[in-house]
Amino acid sequence: MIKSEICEMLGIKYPVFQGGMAWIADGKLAAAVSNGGGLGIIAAGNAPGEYVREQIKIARSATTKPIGVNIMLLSPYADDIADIVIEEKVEVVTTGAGNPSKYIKAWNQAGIKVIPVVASVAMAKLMTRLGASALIAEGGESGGHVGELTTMVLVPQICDATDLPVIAAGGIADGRGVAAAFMLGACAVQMGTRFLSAEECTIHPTYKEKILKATDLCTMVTGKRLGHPVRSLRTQFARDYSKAEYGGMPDDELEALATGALRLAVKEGDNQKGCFLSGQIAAMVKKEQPAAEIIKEVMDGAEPILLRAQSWVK
Ligand code: TUI
Repeated sequence: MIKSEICEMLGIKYPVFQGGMAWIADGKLAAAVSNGGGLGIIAAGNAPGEYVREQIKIARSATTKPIGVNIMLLSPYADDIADIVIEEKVEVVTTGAGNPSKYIKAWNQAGIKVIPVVASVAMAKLMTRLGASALIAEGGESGGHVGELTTMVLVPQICDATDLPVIAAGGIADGRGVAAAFMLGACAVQMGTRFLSAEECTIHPTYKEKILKATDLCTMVTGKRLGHPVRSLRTQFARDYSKAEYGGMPDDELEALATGALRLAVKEGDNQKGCFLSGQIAAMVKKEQPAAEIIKEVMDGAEPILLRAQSWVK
């Protein structure tokens, strides 16, 4: 059994977080992950506060274990949701795509563990100083909004920059990834793409099928020109967007092209206009299975690798 300080801090069995995937990580998926011994996280994405409150209630009705909410800081509703997580006494808040400084004090006063995603050393130092409980170091292998650095490069640098526990994310989907993350200094992992294949993940069947059929070179990054690079499956939409982006389409038209594309992928499985966010690791996601089984399989897979590590040292 692999245990680390994050298990004690949060009262969870396995050091595994489920990524806060916008439009995807709802109360049902979060509860399944928490019941499986990990930390289930509800994604606020761009949804209004009342949606998030409803998902928290759904999760609470399905689990007594701790849950988290991920606040996407580019959302127009971020301020509302920052209050709602306090009202609903959520155990953990993770943040993404920005700087959560202005909220940290209030969350800490409410007893919430604050765990921001950081994509740079400077942000890691700032979050440490402002009272975060742990940090998620998410490399650019991940799906969705991506930073510049890879997991391999980012995790050890974040570990050097803070005394807080570090959760590694980006490009992790099996025991080898977990073992590697621990070797880099992390004490937990966050997985998003691997949980897309969870039975309790209610994305459109076309989305799931695309993940299960994905191969090594199946993702690409678009959106760099507008300042928010996003990794997704190399679909018609991604190709069209990329062509428009480098073909000189005006910014407002480019924004309009992307509007609603996440929803179209998740809810409609729209092959032409949907944006199917995915990490590079999709090729290693092979079958649909319950979230609890995913967590156990991944963590059981890491054990023999970590045990064998000392055989390298003569
Ligand atoms: O946030 C994510 N992944 C996401 S968010 C998302 S929805 C979206 N909607 C519109 C535009 C872009 C995305 C889909 N996937 N991951 C966490 C993450 N956070 N990755 C990188 C960062 C990050 C980047 C900059 C965290 C902090 C940061 O600080 C910048 C600053 O303000 O100094």
